[in-house]
Amino acid sequence: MLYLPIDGDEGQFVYQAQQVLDGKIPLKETLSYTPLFTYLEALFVKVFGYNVLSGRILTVTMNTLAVVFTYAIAKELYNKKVGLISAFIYALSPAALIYNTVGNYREVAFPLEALGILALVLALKNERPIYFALFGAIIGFATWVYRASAIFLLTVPFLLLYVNHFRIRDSIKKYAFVIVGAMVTFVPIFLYFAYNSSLEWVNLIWGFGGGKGSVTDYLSSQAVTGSAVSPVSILYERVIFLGEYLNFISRVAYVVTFQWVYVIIPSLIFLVLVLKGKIKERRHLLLSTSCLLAILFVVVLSRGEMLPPRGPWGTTPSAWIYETTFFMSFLFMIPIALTVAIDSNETEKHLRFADALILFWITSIVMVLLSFYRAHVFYFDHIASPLAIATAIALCTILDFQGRTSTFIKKKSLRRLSRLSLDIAGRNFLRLVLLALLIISSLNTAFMFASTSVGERAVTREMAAAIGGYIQRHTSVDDEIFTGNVIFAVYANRKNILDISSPWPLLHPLNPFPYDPYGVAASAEDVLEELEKGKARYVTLEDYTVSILNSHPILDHFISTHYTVETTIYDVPILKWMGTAQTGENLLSNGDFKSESYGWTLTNALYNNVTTAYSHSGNASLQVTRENIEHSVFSELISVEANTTYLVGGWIKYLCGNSSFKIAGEFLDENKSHMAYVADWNKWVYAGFPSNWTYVYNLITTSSSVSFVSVIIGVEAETKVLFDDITFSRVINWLK
Ligand SMILES: [Ca+2]
Repeated sequence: MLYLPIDGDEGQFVYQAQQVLDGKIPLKETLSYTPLFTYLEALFVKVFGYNVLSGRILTVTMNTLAVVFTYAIAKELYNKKVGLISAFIYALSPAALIYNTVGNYREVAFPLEALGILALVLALKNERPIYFALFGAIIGFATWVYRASAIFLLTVPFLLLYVNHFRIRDSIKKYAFVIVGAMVTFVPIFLYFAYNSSLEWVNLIWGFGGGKGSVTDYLSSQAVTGSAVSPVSILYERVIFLGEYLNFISRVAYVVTFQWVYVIIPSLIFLVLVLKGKIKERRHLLLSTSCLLAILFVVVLSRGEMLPPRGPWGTTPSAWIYETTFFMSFLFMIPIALTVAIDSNETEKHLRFADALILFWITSIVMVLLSFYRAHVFYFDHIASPLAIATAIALCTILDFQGRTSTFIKKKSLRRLSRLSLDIAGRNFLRLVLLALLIISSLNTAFMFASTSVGERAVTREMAAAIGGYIQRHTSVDDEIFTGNVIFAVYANRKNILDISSPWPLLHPLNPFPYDPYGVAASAEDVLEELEKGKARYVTLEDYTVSILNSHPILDHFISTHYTVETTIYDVPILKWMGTAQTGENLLSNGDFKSESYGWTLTNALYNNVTTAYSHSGNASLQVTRENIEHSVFSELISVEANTTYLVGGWIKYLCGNSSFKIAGEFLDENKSHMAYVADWNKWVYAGFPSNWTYVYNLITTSSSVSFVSVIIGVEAETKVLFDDITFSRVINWLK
């Protein structure tokens, strides 16, 4: 917990907790769509400090409680033995270990859901109305921690109908208690936020109009459906979406099987055990065959051979020792599963209520998962508890069956394979295999975390502390920074620009919150305005910020012309605010093309020429057409000083086309040999392709061995651009 890397969203939640401590209200001035989680996190930040650990203490505490809840549920439903095994499997499972160490709202909502399920179990066992109400109350509360928890309020009527043998009146009565309980917690909280904020704003941020899983989900759905215009393109979008969806399903299957494979096999056996009572004797062959096929399917998926290569997505690659042990255990598990499936003495048509409840729990979570545009691996922790219980039941059933049939085997002589496997397995062997798998898998998880960059948990605590600490030492309390990952703002103890807690979704090309009554959903233009005031003293150029700048060329250009790289920490350039550059004399002899092409090398007259048809000043300008570096225009060599910042710029005008242009530089050493191209291709022009004369510039800082610079002018494919009044001059002062 202390040393594990930081998840991409983890900083956001700690940052929002501090905003609440500063007096901001969630669902109003804080873009938290998980308001009660934010309050809980604020409590932990208040007690344990403004850092990532406080959020983790919250989730680890909640997930430790989840172990107790899992035990209690399994014990109430089945017996103490199942309870203990379930709790054990849950506590050691890699998925639970990975995700409960992330300070994330989902890891707080899930233990609350488990507590709700416990109340439901007690309600159904004891027929006590107060427990039905308690179930509703807990879920109503959990819904404000994470809205997906509401699924249980929607699915529970089906469970009530089933366990009450479809007696409608009785089921409605019980559901009424659930709803009353839910209202007791849900309504006051809703009224509080609706009163403090506005209904529309609450609905947009928290409600299901704002995306099912998160803002990312919402953006993904917009990206899929937003751009289609013609029937053909709509069809095309749908096909892409279907492809994405299948990809998403396969990724879910992949991640699930990767980390849950030893739990899923016994869980499948559980399903078979539960369902076999409904299947007639002569269908045993079909049943056992499909069981085998399902197992093989899972094996193939878990190997990932059928699937295209994909990133770890927040999960860890498994070690060879884990896989080896796992596949060895198959040699025993498959025949045992078949044997259990074949031995069908049950004829009951109706599921036991305990089995039905586990199926209800698993199905509800699967329904939530399926409703998302993108699968978040975080949700596998939600399904950990019911899967662990299903596994424990299956194991106990297999062991009981084995004990029960030791004489049965002698009498009736089952298949040789079954007998052999049961003999080899021995009574405790299966338990030992499971224990070994759990321990290996847990150790594997821990070690892989320490050594592998895992999906979105790419920022280590050392990195956050080093970058945050550097910024803190070089700024004062009131200074702001601009970062795409606010964990650096947390560690620097500085506000992010405009107090933005979730920069990446907010500064996505599709603005998720066009309606913004409280001025908290800043746009790229708002950020630019703030940057122009010089409010952000530092910019961290880590992945999230780079992604934002790639989406917003105006921000990218502003930052590249007003900030310089002061230092690089853990490969992250730390940019310092410099202000607006003031320059000395123009070092180019013929920047305005007054003396035609003097001082320039026009590499191909067909594409580059000095024209008198247009000009920004004087009577001529440079016209550059087409593409390729060979066709670029080079200036004379300019003698420069090392480690010095120069400004290269000029006026441009697009005549046709919409490809990029450049006014860049080539670094050369003292022997006039090429070193590097700098300020190459100006991305920001994609925002405009101005047909009026427009001034553009870039800053170039020479390294220690640079002696000469050549200014390069060029355009990309099928584009014609005019250039005039080109300058290359030393920056002599910064105007802040
Ligand atoms: Ca001119």
